[in-house]
Amino acid sequence: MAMLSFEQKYRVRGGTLIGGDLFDFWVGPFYVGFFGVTTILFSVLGTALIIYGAALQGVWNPWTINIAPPDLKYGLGLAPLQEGGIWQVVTVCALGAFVSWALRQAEISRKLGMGYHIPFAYGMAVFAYFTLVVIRPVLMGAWGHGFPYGILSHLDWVSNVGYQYLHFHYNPAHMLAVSFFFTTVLALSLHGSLVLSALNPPKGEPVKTAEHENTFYRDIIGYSIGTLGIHRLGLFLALNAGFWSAVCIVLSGPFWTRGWPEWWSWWLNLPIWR
Ligand code: UQ1
Repeated sequence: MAMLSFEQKYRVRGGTLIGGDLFDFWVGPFYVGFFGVTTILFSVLGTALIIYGAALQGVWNPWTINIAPPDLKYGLGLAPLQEGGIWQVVTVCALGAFVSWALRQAEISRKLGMGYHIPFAYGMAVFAYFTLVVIRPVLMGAWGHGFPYGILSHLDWVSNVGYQYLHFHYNPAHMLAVSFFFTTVLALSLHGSLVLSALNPPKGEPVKTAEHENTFYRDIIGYSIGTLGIHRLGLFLALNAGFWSAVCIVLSGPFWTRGWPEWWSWWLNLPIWR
């Protein structure tokens, strides 16, 4: 991959998170770094274990590969490899790789003197995964409450856990999470289409500027959030989508064991209806 002339200026050694200059270099376009190496090690080991697990079961159809967590009887202990142990090691590898990746993002941000918004945003997705496979299983007393690693099997898990609470859409935190996901999509579609429309005028006309973008929204709804503002709004919406997703599943089981429709009886029982 070609390196642009100005990129050289930003490829400065030093300022690593762990100190020293271990792996403090670039390979082609990529920064390596200590956490680049740990990301690769965890990813390769985790992927190899999934393939090993599939091989032991003789399952090679990518849709039906399933690395399941241990039976509930193993509680929070270690399980034999073929009875959920592989899932446990894969989970450690996944978290090792995800956290390494976040630290690599933080290290690059630090080298460039940027804020830490990127590792923070990515960290919200990692937090949601951590909630599913560690926080909730620990609160419920068994690794068996984690979700299985498989394309179809994880969908079955989501469906089964949803029905366990009768109608998951009545979970108020799930309502918030879904609303944030949809609003994130709305915001990105408004933003993406606005930028493309300003940058792609009819042939022969000059490219339009942020003034045009502001004017479009002032004309149509009397308000423009601005070019910096839309990115703040987008980050806020996306972070909230991930956060409330984690909240809605950690509530289900550890803090609410009945059907979610029933949770709303507080509303039906308000004294104002009497
Ligand atoms: C907006 O106001 C704006 O500022 C000019 C953008 O920046 C390019 C946008 O992308 C969008 C979508 C808007 C409109 C958004 C709101 C919340 C009024």
